[in-house]
Amino acid sequence: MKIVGVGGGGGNAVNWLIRNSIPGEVVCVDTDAKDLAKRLALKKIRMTLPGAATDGGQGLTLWGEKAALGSIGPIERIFVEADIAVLISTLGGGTGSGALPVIAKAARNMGALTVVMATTPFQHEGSARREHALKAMGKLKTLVDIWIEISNEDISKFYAPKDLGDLLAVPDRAFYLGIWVLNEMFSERESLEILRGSGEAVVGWGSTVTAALANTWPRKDIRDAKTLMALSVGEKGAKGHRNFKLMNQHFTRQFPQAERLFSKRIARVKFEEDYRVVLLAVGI
Ligand SMILES: Nc1nc2c(ncn2[C@@H]2O[C@H](COP(=O)(O)OP(=O)(O)OP(=O)(O)O)[C@@H](O)[C@H]2O)c(=O)[nH]1
Ligand SMILES: [Mg+2]
Repeated sequence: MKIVGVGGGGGNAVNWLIRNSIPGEVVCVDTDAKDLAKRLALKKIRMTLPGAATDGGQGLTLWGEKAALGSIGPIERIFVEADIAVLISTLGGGTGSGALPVIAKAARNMGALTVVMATTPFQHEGSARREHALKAMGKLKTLVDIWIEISNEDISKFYAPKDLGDLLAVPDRAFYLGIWVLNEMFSERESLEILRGSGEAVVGWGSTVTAALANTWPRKDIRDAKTLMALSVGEKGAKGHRNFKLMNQHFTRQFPQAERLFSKRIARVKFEEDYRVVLLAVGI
């Protein structure tokens, strides 16, 4: 699995994943050398902008797109022999919104199951950023196998964060847990094929199945989800086994239309928190 952080916010999200021991190999891609210097990833690709006087895409998506096309060789090489490509970006700026569709196309062309995890901007950031983000998202939906789109605006609507850090932690956790589920469920490349072209996905987590279903990001109706992947986290022994069985019963009952339910019991996810159930619903 290759995890690629694109642009400033994408790089920040990826730093958080690395600090919490994400499985998979992480690469950071940006036009901004100063931001890239802050990245914890071992591999970094600086996309250069011919003719640009300053660092970064400066909010211009065309620059982001051109910069990615100018570095397409190194970008494609990221995905050599990758079974899953998880591309992470906070859309709205020039680099992420411009480069992500180019990088997604490269990942698809190299044969990886391509998953995009992205945020869209707050309303108060203005309509230009919003439009960049939505335009990029529109392109991405035609290019990738699976996408998770979390609106920063919705986080403030549905959840009462303590502060900005707490708010931004929501996508970090959602992306982390989504990656964790994919990593736990799929150990062979062939089994991944069923997820091709699945479409939109959400991640949910909580101390019970009900809590996880009420805490999905994005907040979307998932009754029609084609594929459900669920982890039962925690206790070893009989209690853990009973929880696992209950979780499966719950999902089977609540999602009778789902084509597939994959579930697994795991001891723990690396960072400590109060949750027992992690859910990835795909093809909603
Ligand atoms: N969740 C989260 N969102 C962020 C973060 N930083 C920025 N954003 C959001 O992402 C949008 C794009 O910002 P950046 O990621 O810095 O932009 P960029 O892709 O580097 O593009 P340019 O700097 O314009 O080349 C912003 O408008 C914010 O909505 C972050 O650390 N976490
Ligand atoms: Mg930037």
